[in-house]
Amino acid sequence: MAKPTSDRRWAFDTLAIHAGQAPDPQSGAVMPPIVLASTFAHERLGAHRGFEYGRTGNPTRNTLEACLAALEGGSEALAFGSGCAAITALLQTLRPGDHVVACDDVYGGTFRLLDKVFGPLGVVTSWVDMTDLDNVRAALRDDTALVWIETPTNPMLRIIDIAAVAKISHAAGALVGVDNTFATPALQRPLKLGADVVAHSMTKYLNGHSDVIGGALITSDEPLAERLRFIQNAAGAVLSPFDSFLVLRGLKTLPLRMERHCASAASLAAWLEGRPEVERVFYPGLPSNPQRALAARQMSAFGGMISAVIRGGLPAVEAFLGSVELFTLAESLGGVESLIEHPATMTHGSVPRAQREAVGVVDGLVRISVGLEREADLRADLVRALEATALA
Ligand code: P1T
Repeated sequence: MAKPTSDRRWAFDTLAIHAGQAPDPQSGAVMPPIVLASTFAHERLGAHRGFEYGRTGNPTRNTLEACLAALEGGSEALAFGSGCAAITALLQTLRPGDHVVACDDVYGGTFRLLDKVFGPLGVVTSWVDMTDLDNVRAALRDDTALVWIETPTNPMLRIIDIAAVAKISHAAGALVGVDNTFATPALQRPLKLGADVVAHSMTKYLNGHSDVIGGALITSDEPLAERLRFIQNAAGAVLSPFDSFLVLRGLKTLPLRMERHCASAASLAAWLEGRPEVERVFYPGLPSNPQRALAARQMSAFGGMISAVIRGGLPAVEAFLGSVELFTLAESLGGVESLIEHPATMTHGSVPRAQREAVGVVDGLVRISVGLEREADLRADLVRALEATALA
């Protein structure tokens, strides 16, 4: 009984359900078993069935990795215990003295990792606004080993031209990594656009149910994959079998979930733009967004995240965030439930004020992860919360 695995003939939605997964040969179970064993029996010295020790390889994790590789169109994927652990593994391929060019609007934890962990180890990072390609050209140096892109960016939802940055960076001999957490492979395939490696916080849309912390790297660059596989085993920040199973389950509905996230976010963003309490809305799909054409070129839809500046500064934001009922005030994104957060004090609290304000993370900014609830209910919740800002 053959089952579709990672066959490129199948559409994305089909791969999300089947890639890497065949019925269990022992029992016929149609869903992958969760193999919790930490170690695997050798039949005799030097002979085993492909698994030795759970950090090195685990059947459930391997199944997830095969599915992730198929979805991103890469030859190899590696699953880690968090998005930060995945990015750390990639940065561990660097050497002291290596230079990184990174976009200036990134997840605060990525900034912290490069600045506070890899900086002291001798990796130097230049932070640039990559929406202007000249800034990328100017920042590249002979010792630039990695160019790091997040698009859409967190939290300003700027769009970076992956194909153009990859071309410029490759000409300078640098590797290109893209954090595809906000778009997911359902909307954007960075490897096809020329990136060398894709990173994910699987904590977000890939798992989709806010009950796993996980990360992944996907690449088709065989020497890089081999080095990353070595680091995954040597440094050991692997994803657990149970979490691997949960992400595999989440992936099956990724295409459907993304459709609804995108439709509701597009509608709410357009509506928010017309509200008097809102100074500015950031959403790549808005007709008023100057990057809409670029987003439409490299993404199949505009995503489920919205950022907005509320009029009235911090007191208005406090009233707004204190008045939502359906939206939960919490960090993270990409789950079935709607979340709202305040980047300046929460996700980007580790970025110095001047640096975050320079990219637009002002005190009035809120970031919304639009969930799968009925859109009218979300809108009603936001109306009440916006009206509460008048009293601030
Ligand atoms: O939380 P973790 O799984 O380690 O993933 C880190 C990470 C990496 N990349 C991006 C683009 C991210 O947004 C994150 C985590 N972000 C949040 C927790 C947040 O609320 O933005």
